Amino acid sequence: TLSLDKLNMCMDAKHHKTQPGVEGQLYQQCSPWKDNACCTANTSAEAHDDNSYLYKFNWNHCGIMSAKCKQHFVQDTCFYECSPHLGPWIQPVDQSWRKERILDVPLCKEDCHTWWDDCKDDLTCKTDWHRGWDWKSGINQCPQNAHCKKWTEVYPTAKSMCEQIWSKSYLYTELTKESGKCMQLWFTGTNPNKKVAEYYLNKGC
Ligand code: FOL
Repeated sequence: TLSLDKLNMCMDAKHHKTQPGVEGQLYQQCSPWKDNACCTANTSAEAHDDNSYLYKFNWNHCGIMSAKCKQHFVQDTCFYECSPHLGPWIQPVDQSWRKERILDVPLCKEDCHTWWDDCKDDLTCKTDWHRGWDWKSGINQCPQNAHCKKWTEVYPTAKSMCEQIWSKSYLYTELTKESGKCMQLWFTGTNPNKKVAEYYLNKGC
């Protein structure tokens, strides 16, 4: 049956379930989504692994990524794979590995800034991590001519990182978690993002 429930849906992408639902247990950082999730338990565990089968994505493409930085990428993976409340920002896309993507999800300022702050001492060679890697080894490596640089040279601001790293999946906002008008990567207990999605759905019609 047709899913018109934008408040509770999963995007048509590589590992997402067709419909959100209860998962008995989700792994570590993905556990906040266990009552209603678009990820399976297996996907949630893989989200925590280097070079996981999810995308064969290599966080350590410019040396070992620091643990404090990596935790934010794990959290982003949980958010991307597990969130059932991204309906307002799901868009069709013509890509080999997914039919739908998220675009301009308004991210809470705190989550963007803590992510950037914790990655400040790391290195990367690319601004857009979705495209242009060298995949010949099976995992992504920096392509010829893309040299490893300081994080802050590649992303001078938290905004530039949050918006560019996954090609506009996120929109940087100055909104705080308490506003109820931005999406949270990090939360405990009840998923606060349902009300945020509701707010944007009602705003748009
Ligand atoms: N997190 C968020 N918030 N949004 C996302 O869209 C997202 N996407 C991924 C992980 N976390 C996310 C998936 N990441 C390739 C690279 C990264 C990736 C998935 C796939 C990849 O294969 N890139 C190829 C081009 C593939 C194509 O577009 O056909 C490359 O050229 O490097």
